[in-house]
Amino acid sequence: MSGKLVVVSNRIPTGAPSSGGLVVALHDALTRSGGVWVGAHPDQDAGDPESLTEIASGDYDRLAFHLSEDDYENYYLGFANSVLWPLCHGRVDLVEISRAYEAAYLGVNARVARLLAPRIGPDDMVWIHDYHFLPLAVELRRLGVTARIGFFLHIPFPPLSALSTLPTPGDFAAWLSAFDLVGLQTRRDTAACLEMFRADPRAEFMTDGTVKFHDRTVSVRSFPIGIDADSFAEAARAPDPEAELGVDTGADLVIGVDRLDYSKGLPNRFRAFGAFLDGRAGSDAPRASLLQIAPPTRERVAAYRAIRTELEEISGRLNGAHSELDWTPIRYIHRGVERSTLARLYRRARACLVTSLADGMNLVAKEYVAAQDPENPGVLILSRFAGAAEDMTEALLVNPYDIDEMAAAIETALTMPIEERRRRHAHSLRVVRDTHVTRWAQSVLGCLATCPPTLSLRATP
Ligand code: ADQ
Repeated sequence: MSGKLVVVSNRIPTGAPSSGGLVVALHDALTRSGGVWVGAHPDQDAGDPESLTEIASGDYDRLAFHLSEDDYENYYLGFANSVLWPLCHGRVDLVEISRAYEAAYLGVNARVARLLAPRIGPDDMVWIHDYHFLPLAVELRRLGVTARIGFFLHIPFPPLSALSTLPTPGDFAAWLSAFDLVGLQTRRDTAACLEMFRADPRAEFMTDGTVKFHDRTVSVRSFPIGIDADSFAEAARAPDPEAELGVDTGADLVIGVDRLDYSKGLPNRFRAFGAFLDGRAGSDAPRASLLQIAPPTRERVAAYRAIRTELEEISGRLNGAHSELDWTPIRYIHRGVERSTLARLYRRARACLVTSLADGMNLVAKEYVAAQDPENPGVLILSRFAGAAEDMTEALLVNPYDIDEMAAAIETALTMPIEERRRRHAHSLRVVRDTHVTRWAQSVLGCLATCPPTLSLRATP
């Protein structure tokens, strides 16, 4: 690559990246190319909306744009998280159509493009992350940016039927066509994206698989994201400084780790654990406890407050019914946990529950597998609706809407013979290794550098 790399993402790291993962992968790519990372300023209302603030510089620059309180309400909580997030996660019932949301979303993207365009040279490569910035390439092209621009959507691509709930459904295809490369998590997402283009009379399919849209061509491909398995495994093997991490209750540990989001299927998970406990009532099977770590997010959105209340109610009821003097079956922690602690907890857990109703990939599934002792591994119970399930076919795949099936899967996981656990784990671990996050970043950028050139490098007026 002759120019620099420009990365745009909603969050921008303020300090040094401390552990493996997406931040490190982007940090490495930026360090190699001496580029720029642009994101929203962590302090709202902290500066001039018409300029970028330098957060840190070193091998590359980190620049932040500013969101006003109104932008935060309408662009971030509004269009991004109350329209696009539910739309992409199959919850059209939660989509809140609002002209103010739409105007703020388009306005913030146009402003970020204005601030960014003068910094982008024709030989640079721009990599834009996620649903906060769908119209950004359109705006950059309008300002004459001819550099290659790639996009990666971390969340599921919405089905065609869901797109019709947008105020102007055709926008999605027009926004995406301004990128040279649209990267998605799974083959299923790629199929959904191509279906959208196929249904659009403005799009034409080329023999090389690219899509021509007006005077541009766009490549659509899947790049399943992963983790740095080795660094995670190393953290998991480290000795516990706090003896037993305070979780040795004498019961088999089942773990769940999620942001508290309605897409993660937490109420169904708790109900399934309740059904599993019911199934074991009166038997002399060993006790099992579910440790759920779920820090609240986006609490200013009503649907997020509602899920928190619902979970507290279900866990309270189940604990009331099943607890004994020396045993609480569900331990529910509302805060984040240090990465190293998390890694050791995964290793101790005999099973991990990932029960997403929709999920772009789900990195918890991959982290859990990486953290296991290959000689005596725990079992991953994985929703069919998580992107990770497309390749991790030897996990115990479940339908998160089927409570009884999930309860049976917990029983199966906790009683699975060691040979079967080893065989399933070895397969999952191969998948995790094949999708290492550094290689993932390299393959997106490699593809962006070589994907078929656009038909016209001039901006669409
Ligand atoms: P998320 O929806 O945030 O990401 P996920 O992929 O599971 O979901 O990643 C969550 C990350 O946060 C994991 O690394 C996990 O360890 C960490 N985490 C979650 N809860 C935590 C807690 N309580 N304490 C500490 N760490 C915690 C979006 C998409 C996903 C996609 C990723 C990456 O929704 O589908 O996999 O981006 O593309």
